Amino acid sequence: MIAGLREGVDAALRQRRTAMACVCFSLLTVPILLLLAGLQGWALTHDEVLLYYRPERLAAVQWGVGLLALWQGLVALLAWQRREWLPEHAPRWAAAALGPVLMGWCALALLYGLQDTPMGMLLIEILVFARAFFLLRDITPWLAAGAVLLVGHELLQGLGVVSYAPLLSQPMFAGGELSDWWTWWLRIMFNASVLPFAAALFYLFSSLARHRAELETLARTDVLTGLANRREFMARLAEEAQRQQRGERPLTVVMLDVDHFKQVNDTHGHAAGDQVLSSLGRLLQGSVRQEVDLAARLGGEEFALLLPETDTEGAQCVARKIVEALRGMPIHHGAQLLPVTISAGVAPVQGGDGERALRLADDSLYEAKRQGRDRVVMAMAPHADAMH
Ligand code: GH3
Ligand code: MG
Ligand code: MG
Repeated sequence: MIAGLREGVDAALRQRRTAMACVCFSLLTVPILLLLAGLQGWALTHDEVLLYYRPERLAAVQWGVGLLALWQGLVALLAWQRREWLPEHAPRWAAAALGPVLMGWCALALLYGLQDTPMGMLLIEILVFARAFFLLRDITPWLAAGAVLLVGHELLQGLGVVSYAPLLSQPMFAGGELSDWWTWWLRIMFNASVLPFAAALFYLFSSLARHRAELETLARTDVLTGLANRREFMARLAEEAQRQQRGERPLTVVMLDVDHFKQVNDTHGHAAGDQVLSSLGRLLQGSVRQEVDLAARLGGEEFALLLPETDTEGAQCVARKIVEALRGMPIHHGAQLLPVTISAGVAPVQGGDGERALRLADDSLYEAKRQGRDRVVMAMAPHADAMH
């Protein structure tokens, strides 16, 4: 249940689908409205509290808050029912969810007095929620309207046309001690804004961190095979090559290329080709030391291994195991069996020059192809040492 809710909120935050944004935004704002309605209802039914308000205005405001909560609830309910087929971006629904509550809360903040109540803080909180769930262009008109309302009110108040906190018979802080009512009112409204807001901010930040980690992983990963991509391989190669130079520890690279892969595609189709690549991805991942070595798809049907703390003999062993394993592992595609072989070239990194090692491994790979494929060739040997 909690995991499902988290996924829903994450999806609303990430995809900004209007339907889920309406639901989440209303679920956050309706409780605040109901709390305020509860406090106002209490005031309306208790004469000693009603003294602090202008009663006829409070009755009208109470209707307004009630209708606003009802409207938000209705928008959430209808958006939830339509979540599957509402377009991803539905500006009218966004306006329905955002407009009344943002305008309404601006008005409430002015009615209670912005300067000495938590109403302004709640307004900011509602704005932050709006920004988190909706697109900026959906919020902008309401931001502009809210700014006009607040600035206009300030001006009119400065000119003495309207009074400060016109809902109240006198401002909450009229000097001296706060009355019991306002002490409680402040305590309740303050906590109602601060606690959920703090929780939401923590949630937003950890959700952002989660998204960033996912994106970083995606940026380093090849989608088809799940191996590292070229970019990640080159970065790790540069890093490990420096370490090799500093510590003179052996570091070896292996380049691998599927034999006659074009034929697999031409004979069995591109999907079969993709299936071969992803099976090969699993084979490579399973053939190297986790956490230490790196298996990558450099592009097309070309793969590479980065093997720290491994000399050429060790790397040759790893490459040979892969070549042999693939030879004995025909890949299934539907009812078809696809016999696939691979060639590999091995080269040590020397003097911290990773790119040179990669070129040498590529030359050796070319040599393996020339010698008939399905084999491993080592660089740096006086005469390329072919192993079948
Ligand atoms: P060789 O033994 O000399 O390496 O022959 P080859 O056919 O494997 O080499 P070539 O470079 O001529 O062909 C590579 C083919 O790989 C061409 C292209 O159709 C295919 N290929 C590249 N990327 C992908 C991919 O992501 N999926 C699939 N299915 N095929 C791909
Ligand atoms: Mg090939
Ligand atoms: Mg190739």
